[in-house]
Amino acid sequence: MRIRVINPNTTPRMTALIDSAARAVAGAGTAISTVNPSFGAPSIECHHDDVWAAAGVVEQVRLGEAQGADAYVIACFGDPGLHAARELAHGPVIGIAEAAFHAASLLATGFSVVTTLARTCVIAEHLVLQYGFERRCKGIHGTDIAVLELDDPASDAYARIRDAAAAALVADRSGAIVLGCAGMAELCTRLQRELGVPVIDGVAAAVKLAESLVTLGLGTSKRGDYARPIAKTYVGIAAPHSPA
Ligand code: 5HY
Repeated sequence: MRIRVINPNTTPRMTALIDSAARAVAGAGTAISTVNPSFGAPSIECHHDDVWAAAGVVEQVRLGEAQGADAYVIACFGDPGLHAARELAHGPVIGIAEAAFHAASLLATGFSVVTTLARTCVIAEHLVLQYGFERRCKGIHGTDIAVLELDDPASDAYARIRDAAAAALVADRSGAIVLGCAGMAELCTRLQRELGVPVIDGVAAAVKLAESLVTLGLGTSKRGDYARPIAKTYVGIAAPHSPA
């Protein structure tokens, strides 16, 4: 099967990081192609970034459908463009936030989210409510580490995320940690070892979920709101994205 992993920001080193996290868990028969949009923001850290990220996701799903992708992973914790992507795709489309929430809820009665900038916490809160995890998500905690600082040794990101996670487990009385950014994927194993609780990286969880659904012969419903977009002619910079 072919899984198209989309990094909705335009930073190549993050696309590479996400690619290695996806390949690390992909099954033998799974071909991973990790891409980022041809336009948009270098990091997604606010609602304005999110809007362009959503358009970039739609661009890449459209290309994926033309190239025969069997499933998609949206590798940004805001799950930007998820519903529009599901309208376009025949196969499953999995957002890393939704995947991580499901995985955490199978492993603990309550989980805490540890994310980047405090201002992005509201985006995670909106997803918790939208997906119906308000009774399982016990808290969402920002670390005020910018997305593109995560792999900068000078940011001391690992220690700050570890300490925020340890404090969240106590404050929220939760039993698992959800990492609130695709850029935290490579910290997951070490954090889990140090914290002694399940730590969920959404990129890995989403790849395994996508594989499972394709293996079960399941794809996105084309009945109701996930039916293909209504054909019409867009204008201006959106014109190339007009649904046929
Ligand atoms: C992400 N931003 O996973 C989100 C994280 C965040 O560019 N990739 C990004 O801070 O919402």
